[in-house]
Amino acid sequence: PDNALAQPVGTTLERYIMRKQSEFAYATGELSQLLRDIALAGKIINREVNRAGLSELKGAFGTENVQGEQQQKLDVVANIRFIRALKNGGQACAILSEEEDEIIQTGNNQGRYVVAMDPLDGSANIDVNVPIGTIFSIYRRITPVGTPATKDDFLQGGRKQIAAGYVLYGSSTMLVYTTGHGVVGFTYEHSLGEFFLSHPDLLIPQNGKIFSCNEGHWFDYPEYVRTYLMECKRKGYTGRYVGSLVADYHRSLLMGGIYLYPPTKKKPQGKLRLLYECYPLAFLIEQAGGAAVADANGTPILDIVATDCHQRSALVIGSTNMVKEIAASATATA
Ligand code: AHM
Ligand code: MG
Repeated sequence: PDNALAQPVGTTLERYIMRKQSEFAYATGELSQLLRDIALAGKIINREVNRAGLSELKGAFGTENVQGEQQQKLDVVANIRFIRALKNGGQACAILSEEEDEIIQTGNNQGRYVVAMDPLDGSANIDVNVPIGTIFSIYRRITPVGTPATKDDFLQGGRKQIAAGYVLYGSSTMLVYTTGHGVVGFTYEHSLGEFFLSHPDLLIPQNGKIFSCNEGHWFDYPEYVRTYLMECKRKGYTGRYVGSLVADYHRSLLMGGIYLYPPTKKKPQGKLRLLYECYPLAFLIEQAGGAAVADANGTPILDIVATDCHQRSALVIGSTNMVKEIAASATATA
C-alpha cells in the first residue's frame, strides 16, 4: 500500500487508441472512432450481462418496460444495444448480425466501414451465468461512400478484415482486438468504467496441452479428428470445454491449446458462422502467432471463400503445432 501511489497509471483504451492513431500517418481517425464505439457497446452489454439474474425479479429493478411486457432475451438485448451504439457512432454504414437474416443499414451512408458481429455468443450459457462473449469483424466497404452498403461489402473474404476482436464477459470483462499489428487485450475496471491495457502483445504458445471440443459429438466426428483426440488423451492432455467460443478461444490464446468444431453428421458444414465467428478469431490467432484451419487439408480459415453472409464453417484453431498435428493425423488416416 505504501508504494501504491508510485504505481504507474495504467494505459486506458482511449489513450492507447490515440497513441496508435498517431503512429500511422494515414489514419483518419475513423477506425479509431469505430473501435471506441465497439468498446462502448461492450460496456453496455457488460452491464446487461451483469444484472441478467436480477431481471428475473420483475419490476423491482425497472426491468419491465412501460407496457408491462416481459424482458427480452439477453442476446436480443445485446443485438439492439450494439446496433444502436454503431448507429450513433456514425462510422459503420451497415451491420451483419447473427441475430438478423438481412444486413442492417445504419443510415450512415457516409461511413466507410461495415461490421459483422455476433452480439452475444454462447446462447446455451447465457441463462446459467457461464462466460459469454461478443465477437466483431470490420471491413472497409467496397461500395461507393454515400450509397447504401450491400452484401458484397461483407463477402470480401477473411484476409480483407481490417480489424477484429471480442469482448469476453468472464470473471473479468476483457476486450481483445487486432488491427493487423499484433493482438492487444484490455481489462475492464468496473468502478472507473474504463478498459485498461492489460495484455500489450498477446502471443499464443506454439505448443499446448489442452484440447477443447464437445466430446458429446464423438461418434459424429470424422475419423482423423477422433484419432487426433485419442492421441491427446494418450499423452495425458487436459480436456476443457466451456461451450462458449470466446471463452474457449481466450483460454487457448493465453495458455496454448486447440479448439475444434469439426463437421459432424448433423452439421456437415460445421456449426460456427464464418463471417462473425471463424474469420475474426482466425485473424486474431494468426496475429498472435497461432493457426486456424477449416478442414483435413489444412485450408486456412482466412482463405475460405465467403458466398453467404451466414455461412457455416468447421473450425480448428489454436497453437500452431497442435493445428499442424491434426492435419498430419488427417493425412495418416486418409
Ligand atoms: P450460438 O451462436 O448459437 O451461441 O452457437 C455458438 C456456440 C459457441 O459459442 C460454442 O463454441 C458452440 O456453439 C457450442 O456448440 P455445442 O453445444 O454443439 O458444443
Ligand atoms: Mg454465435
